[in-house]
Amino acid sequence: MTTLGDADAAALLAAARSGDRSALARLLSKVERGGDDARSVSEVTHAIAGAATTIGITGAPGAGKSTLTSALVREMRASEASVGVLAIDPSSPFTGGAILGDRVRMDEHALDDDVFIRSMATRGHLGGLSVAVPDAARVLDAVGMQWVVIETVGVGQVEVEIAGEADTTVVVVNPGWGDTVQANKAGLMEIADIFVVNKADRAGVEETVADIERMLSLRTASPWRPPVIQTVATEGRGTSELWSALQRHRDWSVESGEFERRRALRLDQELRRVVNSLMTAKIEDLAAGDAWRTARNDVASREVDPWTAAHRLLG
Ligand SMILES: Nc1nc2c(ncn2[C@@H]2O[C@H](COP(=O)(O)OP(=O)(O)O)[C@@H](O)[C@H]2O)c(=O)[nH]1
Ligand SMILES: [Mg+2]
Repeated sequence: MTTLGDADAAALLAAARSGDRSALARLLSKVERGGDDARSVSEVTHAIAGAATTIGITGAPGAGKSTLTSALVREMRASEASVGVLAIDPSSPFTGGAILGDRVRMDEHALDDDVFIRSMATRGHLGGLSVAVPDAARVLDAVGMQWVVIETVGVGQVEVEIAGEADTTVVVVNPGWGDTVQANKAGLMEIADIFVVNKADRAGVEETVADIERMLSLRTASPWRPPVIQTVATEGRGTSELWSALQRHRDWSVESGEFERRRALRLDQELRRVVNSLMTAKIEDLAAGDAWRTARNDVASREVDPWTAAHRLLG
């Protein structure tokens, strides 16, 4: 693996900021590779990022998140907002065609400099997903996207954490009791700033909305009451309400200080994750060395206890 270094990240960023989409794609590839490549990107993007609003869209596989994201992008573009999308759902990766649905054609989208969509398949290496996503979002922010949408599956702790780190979190459920119960179990009810009941063309919408409202009324009083929005993503129904709610939440959180509070927390958590991944790499290095072998033998022969050996190794 070659490392292109800092100068290249800076050159790529400059090109991406002036509209070079392949430079943007290459920056995101560097982020996905992790290690020194990701670092070189972070070094040039962090200082100039921060203007974009990040939206996390989460929910069970098949809830309609990609379809909804696609419809939302259309709303955003109609009001001339620029948007970058990161799809972290490996079960339904965005392809050029899928994101835009039937109404906007693929070639139209390819010419739109103010939309950029990227699937990320970063599963598989330790901490990969959680470390790469904030870096990738920062790239889209640094190239001037006003909104960054992160689609993630709402199963598993990592995904819930990532969604909880967005400036605004949208939880997508479908009509039917089961879905709300599942979402509740997965811890999604607590992290929602906005609820979407998608597939509102199906039976049981009113009951599902009522279920959510009931759960919300049991919450301890919060100054922001999450709206519950019904959508039919496949037809673009309800998506302008979602777009308005997103802007309302952003305005409210900036005004109330919640925006800054979450961001500070998010950067603290990101710092912890990066330190954690560097420490893990360091342990692997250490475990390959002579000192480790000696320590392991000393522990095996019971001459040294594991705590003393560990302290000596970290010396
Ligand atoms: N009936 C109906 N189907 C929908 C709606 N939104 C999405 N779908 C369908 O649900 C399926 C899963 O959608 P997708 O966006 O891939 O879900 P994701 O896994 O949450 O990203 C696809 O077949 C969509 O066409 C909707 O509002 N109504
Ligand atoms: Mg999807």
